[in-house]
Amino acid sequence: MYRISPIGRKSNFHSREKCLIGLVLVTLCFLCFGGIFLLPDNFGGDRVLRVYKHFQKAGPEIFIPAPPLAAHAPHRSEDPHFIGDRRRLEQKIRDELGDILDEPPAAGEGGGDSGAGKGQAPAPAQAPAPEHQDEREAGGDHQAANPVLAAPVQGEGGGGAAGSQSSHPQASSGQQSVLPLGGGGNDQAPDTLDATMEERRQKVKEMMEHAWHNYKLYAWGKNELRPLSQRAHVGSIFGSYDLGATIVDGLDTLYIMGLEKEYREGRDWIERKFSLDNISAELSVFETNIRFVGGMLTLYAFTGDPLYKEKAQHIADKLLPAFQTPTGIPYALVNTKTGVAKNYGWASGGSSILSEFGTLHLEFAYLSDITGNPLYRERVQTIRQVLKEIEKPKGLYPNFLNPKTGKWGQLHMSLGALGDSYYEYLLKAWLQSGQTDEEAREMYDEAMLAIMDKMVRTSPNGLTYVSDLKFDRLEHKMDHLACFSGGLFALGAATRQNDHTNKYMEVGKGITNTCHESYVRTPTQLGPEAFRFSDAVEARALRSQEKYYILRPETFESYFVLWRLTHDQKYRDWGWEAVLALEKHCRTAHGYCGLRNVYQQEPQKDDVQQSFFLAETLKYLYLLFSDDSVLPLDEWVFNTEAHPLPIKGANAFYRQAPVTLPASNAS
Ligand code: DMJ
Repeated sequence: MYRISPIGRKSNFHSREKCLIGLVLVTLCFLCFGGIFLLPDNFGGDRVLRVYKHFQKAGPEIFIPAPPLAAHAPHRSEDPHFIGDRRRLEQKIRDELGDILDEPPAAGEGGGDSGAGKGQAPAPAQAPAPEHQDEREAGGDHQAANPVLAAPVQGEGGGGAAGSQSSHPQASSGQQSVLPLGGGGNDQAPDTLDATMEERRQKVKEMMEHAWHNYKLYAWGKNELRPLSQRAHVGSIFGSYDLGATIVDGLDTLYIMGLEKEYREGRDWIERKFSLDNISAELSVFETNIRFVGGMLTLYAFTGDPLYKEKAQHIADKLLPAFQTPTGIPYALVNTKTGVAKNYGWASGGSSILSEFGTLHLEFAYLSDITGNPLYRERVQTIRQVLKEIEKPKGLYPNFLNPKTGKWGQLHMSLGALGDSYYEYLLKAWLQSGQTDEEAREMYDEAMLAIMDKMVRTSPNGLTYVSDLKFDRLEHKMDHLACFSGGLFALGAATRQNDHTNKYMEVGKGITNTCHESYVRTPTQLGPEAFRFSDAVEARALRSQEKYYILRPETFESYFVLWRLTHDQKYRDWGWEAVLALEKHCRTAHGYCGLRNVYQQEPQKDDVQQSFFLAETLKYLYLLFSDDSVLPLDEWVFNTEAHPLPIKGANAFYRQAPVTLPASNAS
């Protein structure tokens, strides 16, 4: 018998069937929604709360709609490979910079820096003290491990942290405490007594204080500061995890500048708070290595404080799962909790990136030497062997290598993004080894010879630049990132005499000059992210997405290296021009920001104080105005994040472990 349903249709179900259907529906609902609350540990009971907190931390950044990128119509005749590659590069930049390219200017921008006159320190902002303050005062039991801090060169009284215990070799002999910078004073540069240089150095030091104090006030323990909105930058490459990227990256700069109080704040934070245990972060192996491992290693070399060695090893150990590939070429990303590693989806056919897996050697080799554990060196030596043995098209290294097959991806070569620091680490591995790692020097010489031949070009008006090369076609464009190569060519030439020495030195000077030109051809006197060469333009950005400046250091790095090698005053003058430009356009009341378009008279600021501004930009500028005896280049070699590492056999602060474990016992 049929019943009539309320909507006038016949019901086909008996009540038993209805019960059954009801039961099925209830079960389905239970399965759908119950999972949120009941799934086991890795989806733990506090998941909802954690997701909520995550959103809360990210705050408005998640909800502010991103404006579209400035429209750019690709050139009609553009090679489709170029378009694909540009997309990948844009993605890499986006990964590196997070949301800063898209985010609209924070409310109040423009007024943000009104308190800071040109080159003038603004009044200190009032804000709550950082959370660790009380703990720090209660602590202080690590005195014996604390380094001696001192004003590094003349003009600051040479005193430093009077009475501090030192763990470095000089102090153990009862000498007056000095920072372990080696060298003998004014041996090479008679102008170092120049009061102007001293003023310049002090100015850069004041910039560092400004950057640090505002980070401390508004983003302490977070990764980076947003100076305009006075909050943490959670869209950085290290995300919203409280890893203190600015602390770890900036601490050796504070140390070099003799900023003792600030240095101690940072050291205390690292001791009390820094750990990768119990967090499930997906970290970039490269970035974590150059900033965190590199930073800790330098601090260990400077101070001998075992805290830094332990932390360096702790971080490197978290990266090791990324090396579990058929070739030993590591993946780009690793999850610190699960150890699951992977590559970026955008990188050519699942490839790893040359500038990333090729920029681990200095840190891992040094870590082995100070811990006595050969494992780290073995890992990077494996990478070296793969790169040594693989066939190189025309002697060049493409930017992409598949870690599973050991085959190259797309044949794109660059001394800028995706390639850059691999070449740097070949030369520097040789330098770091006390010039005994001949294999590295040979690989460097061969690579640079091919680059000279295939990629270095001179513009009609005589500017030297390094093009990118894509499937045999030159793209006459240079990234700001490639501006480090002025210093690299020059350093290579200065450390070995051969048939190419003079030519390489000229190219090094030429590239540095070109990068300077890219700066002075803008109204802000700060250089764009990339610049091009054509019949119409030289050393100028053409596309809207190439016109930003994010406080990058590479041009100043080359000024510093060229100054040390030539003592040509122009490099110091160029550095000072940059200081004035940074003060005029990038300084705000609460820290330093990048610019969205260096070609505008009054450019918008991007509201991000990059950790590398403290690690690299300010360090290189400070050293540019310092005496040669501060971190002499024959005793220290800078990692790609400007963290100086000691040179074996030439530097008393190498701190080699007394015993190296046999490989089989070490892992
Ligand atoms: C830094 O993190 C390092 O210098 C890296 O090698 C390239 N890019 C940034 C700074 O621009």
